[in-house]
Amino acid sequence: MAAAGAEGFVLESTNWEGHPVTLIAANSDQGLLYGAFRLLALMQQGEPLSALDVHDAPRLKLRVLDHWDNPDRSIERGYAGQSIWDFWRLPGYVDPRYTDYARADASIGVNGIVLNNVSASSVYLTPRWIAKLAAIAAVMRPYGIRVYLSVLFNSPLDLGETSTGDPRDPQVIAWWHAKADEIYRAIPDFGGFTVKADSEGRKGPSQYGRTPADAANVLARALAPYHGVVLYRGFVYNNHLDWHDLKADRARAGVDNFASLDGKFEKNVIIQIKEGPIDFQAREPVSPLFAALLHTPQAIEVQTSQEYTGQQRHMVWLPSMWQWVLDTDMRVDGKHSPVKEIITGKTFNQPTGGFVSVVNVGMEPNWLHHPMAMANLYGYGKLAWNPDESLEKIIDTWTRLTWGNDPQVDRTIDAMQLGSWNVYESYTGPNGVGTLTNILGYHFGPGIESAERNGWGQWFRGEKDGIGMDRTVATGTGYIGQYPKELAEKYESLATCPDDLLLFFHHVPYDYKLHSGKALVQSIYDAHYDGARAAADYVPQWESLKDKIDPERYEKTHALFEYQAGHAIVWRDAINNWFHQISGIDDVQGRVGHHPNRIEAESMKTGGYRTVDVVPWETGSGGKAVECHAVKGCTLTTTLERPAGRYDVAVQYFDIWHGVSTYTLSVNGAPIATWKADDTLPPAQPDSHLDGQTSTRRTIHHVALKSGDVLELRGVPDLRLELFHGAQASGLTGAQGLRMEPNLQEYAPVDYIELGPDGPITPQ
Ligand code: GCW
Repeated sequence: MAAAGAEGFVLESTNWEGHPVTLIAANSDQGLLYGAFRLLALMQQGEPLSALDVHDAPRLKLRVLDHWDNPDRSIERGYAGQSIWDFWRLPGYVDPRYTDYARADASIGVNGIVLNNVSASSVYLTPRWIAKLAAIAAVMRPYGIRVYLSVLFNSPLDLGETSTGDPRDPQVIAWWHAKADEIYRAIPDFGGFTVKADSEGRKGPSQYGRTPADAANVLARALAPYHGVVLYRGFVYNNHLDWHDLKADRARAGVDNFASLDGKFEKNVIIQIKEGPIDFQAREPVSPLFAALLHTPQAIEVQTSQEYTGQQRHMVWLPSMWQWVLDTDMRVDGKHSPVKEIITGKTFNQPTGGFVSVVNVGMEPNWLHHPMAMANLYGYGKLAWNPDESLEKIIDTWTRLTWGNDPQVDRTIDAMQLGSWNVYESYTGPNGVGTLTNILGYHFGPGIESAERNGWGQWFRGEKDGIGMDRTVATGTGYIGQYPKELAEKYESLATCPDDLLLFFHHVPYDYKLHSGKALVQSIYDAHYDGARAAADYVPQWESLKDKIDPERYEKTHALFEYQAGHAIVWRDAINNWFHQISGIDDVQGRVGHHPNRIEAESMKTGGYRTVDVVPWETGSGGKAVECHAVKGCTLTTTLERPAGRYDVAVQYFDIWHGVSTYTLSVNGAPIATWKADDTLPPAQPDSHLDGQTSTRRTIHHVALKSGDVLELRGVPDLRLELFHGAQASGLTGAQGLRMEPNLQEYAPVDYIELGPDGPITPQ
């Protein structure tokens, strides 16, 4: 049993007094619990109990979920409703969902939960709130889960209990010691603190001329008597970089800020490092900081919450990406040193290490909104338990446990999930360019140049002459030099730099020939067409399972796949149009900029619609759309000149998240579809832009059409009236009335109609 350690277990089929029995053995309650969950999972997959012989133990000590939840129950980058932690009713009312959540997390091996946002409020450290935390901890404890807290670096000052936040000040030191004592009196197995400081405008030790080591160590010393840890985030960077400085580079920040502190941290400080040097993009190289801390325990941070990867409205199975990161061999001192062994502590002989995921589950019944997104949480747990577990096995087990053991169901879902990261990458930002989302908005749809010419440093430097960040040592920012020699040489040379990271490391012309043999820009066009096609194919693949899935989950997933198929086209066109314009290079297949089946709304005959610009231009077809400001609605009509046949009619419109416009599509006066633009996800934003985040497609399949038919789209806007009070709006003191609030309107906007998009047209 020694191999099982503190958390492992053994499952065995054996005999007791002549009767077959199943044995679960472990050195701890927690091990027994994990063994019981494994047994249940095996039974659910139909494994016979007669030949069990499972010996298993987790490879990582800390398997921790981060919640970016705020005290008001909002969640930063959460896409499945409000926070499950109802702090206002705690500790008196303890929601039974906490138990469900603890059980679900324990079943995948999670042993820690950071309850609140890394952008933390100091309120959690007040006595009233510590009692609330203790109530949650009491629910988690039987499941082997410790609670942790994110803390504001200068909490004592913020709470008005010290006159400074300087970590070396005796008052501050004493305050943290007393606070740790107080927390452990309420929560004896409290896990520790997570710290985000000197990052994205948050205060940090630098304002007192102190280092992250000073800040981390004061907390660590206070927690040490209780065996608590400090997870200090390596995500420290300046978000006011100078775009004009060609040497400025956000990617450098991790190593620049932390490498010189290696060895200066207390033993119970763990540096928590995001997988890539920028920020959870669809693909980034592995952070070089993993190879720069030889004397400090490390934890990797990944993001289950799909901030930059489709926000749980696109299916993207992220364990494929995480395992690619974990398997990356950093070649420290020319020796085998994959990330997965660095974070277990093996490579540099560290006593501990961790695997953290930002999870951001919400109040929605399935926790993460997209039924397929739960595979990310499951896969996280499995990789944190054993980074070498095969992806095929992980996804197949998840599929069986979630959707049943029908072989066709399992094959279909497994294949869709396994390919989904590459599909998403290919219709968003391939070749290491970054995700190309609107980084100044909510990181969802395309918004290409939002990343450029500002202080955030998510630049890709798309210029007339070429594209990509020159991060070479020879001519660029020198970032590549932060990697150990072998990796640095591989990335520095164009001859050996992999195509899928090219633009992260090099600035190259648009017609640069990739290792694949294609010109860069052509490869981008092709990837976007292939990726959007593959996303569209999820719909028929899913439909093939219709009779085998319960109607509720079938419909929900189907609607999401339809949505993804449409939004992948928004991405495809935005990125291809942008590359086409900046490079001036045509698509050899003639697709980009030519849409023979598309009828632009602004070119249709209209009753009441007005033409408006779409900003940024690449997110609207032809850069334009139409809006209706008439209460009764407006129409767009066109007389078709097409051969008779059955067409898929796609309406591309914009669904602003606070309004509910209504659309009706008719053929020769007979309505064939009516729907409401009632999207409210992700959390509605006070933003009424027609852009890549709101552009939405509705497809009406197999519509019989012939030449001379009149197609009409009628849009009825949602004109919100607001009650106003007072002089300001009316000029009359004490007046009341109704007015239109411009930011709340949804003007039934339309971009275009497409007949038979991308698919064959069936002749009649
Ligand atoms: O990716 C960025 C997110 C922020 C987040 C930050 C971080 C909590 O856009 O919302 O803040 O990372 O990881 O600290």
